Amino acid sequence: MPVILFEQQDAVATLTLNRPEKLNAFNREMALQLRTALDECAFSSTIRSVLITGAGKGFSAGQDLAEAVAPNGPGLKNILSQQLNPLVTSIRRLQKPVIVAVNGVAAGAGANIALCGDIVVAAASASFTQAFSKIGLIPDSGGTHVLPRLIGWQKASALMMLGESIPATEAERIGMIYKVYPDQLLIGEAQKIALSLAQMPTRALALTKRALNFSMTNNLDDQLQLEDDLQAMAGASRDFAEGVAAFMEKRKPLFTGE
Ligand code: LHQ
Repeated sequence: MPVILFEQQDAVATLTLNRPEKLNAFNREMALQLRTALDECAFSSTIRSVLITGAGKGFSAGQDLAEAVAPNGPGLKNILSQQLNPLVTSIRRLQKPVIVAVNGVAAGAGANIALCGDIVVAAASASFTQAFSKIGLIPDSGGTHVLPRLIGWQKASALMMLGESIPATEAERIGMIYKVYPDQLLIGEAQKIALSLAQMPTRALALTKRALNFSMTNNLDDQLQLEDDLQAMAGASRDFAEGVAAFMEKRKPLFTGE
């Protein structure tokens, strides 16, 4: 079985992490296959949104620790530079919305890769753990960048140092994720979100994502300038013309992502 399942339905691609017996821990093969799948989503003209989830009872238990310490394994530095970091940049740079449906435990790099999604939803039984401190590592996969911005410095610092597991409901309450659904509804609700995004003006959504990426580091003046530039691009899109025309004509718009 492939370690990443790739399915396309309508304009939505679903990528499923598929090492359920290891709680979808990332080994080299799974990281490289996920990156290839994300590249395929980027280049496809028929895919307009991407859903990432996990097979079995977990979302991902982070880096495969057996591989991390294997004498002939890739080694810690290569794991980050070749396997995990490129996933973070692929998700954040993908010019299409990425929805992450966290179906169970998300630990270590598994949690931080999930949190790179544009919209992160979770099953009520899911949990999030910055597991790194428990094994003498620092949080990686963008966690030290993203988590304090999501939930504030103090809570991020405590979660990273204590390595405590928090339930999905608490993650939603503190703004780490968007929404929690009952377990049996998660995938259906995530698919609805992905489908509705795929039918929206996806060019503008991609530009929104770009603006949000820069908002992490820009000052207000630079961000206002960026909004000017990106809005000019959105304003030149076919979808903007269609959106306004449909509004004027009191009909439903038909967006194509152009
Ligand atoms: C695993 C893993 C796992 C391998 C469960 N690896 N097999 C970056 C750079 C370089 C090096 C290292 O890491 C990183 C980034 C990171 O992600 S560091 C953080 C790595 N992750 C962890 O430390 C979490 C380790 N896992 C756990 O603490 C538990 O498995 C959790 C709390 C996630 C779930 O516990 P349970 O529900 O009780 O499941 P389990 O422990 O029984 O796991 C099921 C199986 O999955 C089991 O295999 P086995 O053959 O014994 O049935 C585990 O060994 C395997 N597994 N996580 N990360």
